[in-house]
Amino acid sequence: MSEQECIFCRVAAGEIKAEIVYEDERAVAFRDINPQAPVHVLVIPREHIASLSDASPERDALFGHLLRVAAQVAAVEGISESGFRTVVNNGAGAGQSVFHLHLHVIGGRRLSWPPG
Ligand code: DGP
Repeated sequence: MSEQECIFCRVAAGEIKAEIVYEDERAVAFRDINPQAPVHVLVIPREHIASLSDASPERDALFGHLLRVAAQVAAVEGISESGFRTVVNNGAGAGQSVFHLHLHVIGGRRLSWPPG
């Protein structure tokens, strides 16, 4: 898929409307259109990276940054103390439906384990 067709590239570019809760030069965080919990935010890199499998040493700093943004979003959303889950679905078999890397930040209710 080209970056022009990627919906999350278009969210990051402001071409598709989303409720953005945080952004900086490398990352954007916005509310999931189909929330699975009272807080459900997606953290994405601005750079088009299809999935976690595209990790590389050159991307270590970026991937670490995405995790820090996820923790920061959780803090701002008030779910750090109660607990939250950060999920990366990798591949269609694991439930990935948008092939632009995204971290789900989910919380605000009791979360069971194991996930489905
Ligand atoms: P995944 O299944 O892990 O690939 O998660 C993709 C998530 O993206 C899913 O929870 C719904 C969300 N989503 C899909 N399209 C849009 C959109 O256009 N806007 C927003 N805010 N979320 C979207």
